[in-house]
Amino acid sequence: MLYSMKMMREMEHRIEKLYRQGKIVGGVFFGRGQEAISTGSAILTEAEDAVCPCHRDLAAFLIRGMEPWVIFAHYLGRRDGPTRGRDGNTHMGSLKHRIISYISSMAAIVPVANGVAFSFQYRKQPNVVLCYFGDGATSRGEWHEAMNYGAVFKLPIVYLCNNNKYAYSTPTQRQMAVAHITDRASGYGMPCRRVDGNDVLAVYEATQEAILQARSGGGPTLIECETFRMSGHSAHDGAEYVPKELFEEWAGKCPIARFEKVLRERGLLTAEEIARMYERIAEEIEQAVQRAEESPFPDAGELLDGVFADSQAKNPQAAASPAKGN
Ligand SMILES: Cc1ncc(C[n+]2csc(CCOP(=O)(O)OP(=O)(O)O)c2C)c(N)n1
Repeated sequence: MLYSMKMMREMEHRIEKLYRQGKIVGGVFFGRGQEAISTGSAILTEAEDAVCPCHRDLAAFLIRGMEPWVIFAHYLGRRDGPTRGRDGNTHMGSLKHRIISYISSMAAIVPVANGVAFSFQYRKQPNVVLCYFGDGATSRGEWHEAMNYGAVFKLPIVYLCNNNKYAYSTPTQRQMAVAHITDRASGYGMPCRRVDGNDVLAVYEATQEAILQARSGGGPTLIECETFRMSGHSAHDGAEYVPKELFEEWAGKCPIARFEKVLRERGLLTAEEIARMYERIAEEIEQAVQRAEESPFPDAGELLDGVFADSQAKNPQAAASPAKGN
């Protein structure tokens, strides 16, 4: 889990650098300070489960097996990325890894995630879906419809909300009159848990229980992970609207530093072992960026392949070689 959180943190730093160098033309979003949420939950999935990560859940992609160089290729708009160069930010998925790409970052994926969970239920497969979203998403209509549907039909799904206190520039108290996301979801009749989202073990334990319940036919759980967005909404946003004291307060709750301490205190890893792991991560990232930059840009002529259903029919070559793993 430490490896996953640190890999996510450092990959996002590297993505930000590429963005500032003008090599990434789309928008880039970071889950800085929120690494424990996708790590502590996705790590519990079985091969046939599915995840629906959102724009601050990079660790879920990594844990499901998407390789760092493929992720860099995606951001750089290269042919070897999961959208083969069609999207320059986080809208990426891979059916091979059972990662469902999100549509809008604002709850549109939640009914889709329900659909995936329903297919497991309908086919009597013992699998679960982990569905991720932010606090702002819970103010959207489709989120409420999806919560109701999931609870009524006892879908095998775990809803993971990262309550990072802001939806773009809107603080939580300006978008809801209740104190917690759990107050919203409990109205639909499902168990709700509120956990310290910067404590990877707390996220792990809550998700473990929720997955057990979902797998055994007990229906969904909503887990509200209390955290803080340690960056702007995206790389272009300086977050001037966030009081500095909040950043200072939450910097002291960094999930990576906290888990390092736990591992050291329990005698599971020494400071030297952690340092070596971090060196390895830095090397892996540089190799991944290099490999991604060696991947070609797609030809303009193939840009519509796989985008519209009939584009394949009109282009026999595309029909013969369907989209790979997307
Ligand atoms: C329908 C729609 N409205 C607005 C946006 C622009 N937008 C993208 S993310 C976002 C805020 C999301 O807030 P939250 O759900 O709290 O997630 P966070 O970014 O804080 O993780 C907004 C307004 C969008 N993508 N789609």
